[in-house]
Amino acid sequence: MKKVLITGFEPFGGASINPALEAVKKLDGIELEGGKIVICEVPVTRYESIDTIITAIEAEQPDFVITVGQAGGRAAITPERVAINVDDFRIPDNGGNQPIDEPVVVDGPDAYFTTLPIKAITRALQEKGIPCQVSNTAGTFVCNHVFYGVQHYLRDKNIGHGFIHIPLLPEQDTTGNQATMSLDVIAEGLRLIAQATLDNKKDIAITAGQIC
Ligand code: PCA
Repeated sequence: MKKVLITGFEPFGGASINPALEAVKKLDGIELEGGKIVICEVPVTRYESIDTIITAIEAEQPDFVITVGQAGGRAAITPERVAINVDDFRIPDNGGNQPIDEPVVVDGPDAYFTTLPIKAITRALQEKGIPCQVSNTAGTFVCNHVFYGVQHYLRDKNIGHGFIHIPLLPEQDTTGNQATMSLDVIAEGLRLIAQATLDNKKDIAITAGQIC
């Protein structure tokens, strides 16, 4: 039986809730076809986030790692395609750090691509009626930082990893102007992502590109 480690970030930026952590908590111990989910909570801090996930990877020895964070304003669950070697924080992290144009890893490659089957994931969720589209930017804050740092750690290991951004919860939208998704749908989407990851050793060739 395979093991999938799914991580969720704590709240940040003065918020009291992060849908990533709430959804991931609902998945703890869930059985998949041919696998099982374990979870880990991650601080939104430049200097502890990556190490927290590496510690969980070393303890759990998973076959796949799915890191999850909130993306306010997005209407769909968005598997990220690429992590870049840049920390450029628009707001301070939960430790008060606000780097400008610093590398995640000094002398690391410019970017890493996801090693999750993001096209198969996108199709699996869309087939179940859950809005999902591939994203080509994970931003330059702690989510991209973790995506890049975990890919760098796993670069010579046989463990797949990718980052998923998810929308806000309805209760986080106090203005009524933002896209949201219910916690149950987000959690089901993440469960389907874990299952699609187990089911698709190789990604499928369908387009999910964008024209600017
Ligand atoms: N989202 C932030 C960091 C933590 C989170 O859930 C981001 O997109 O960088």
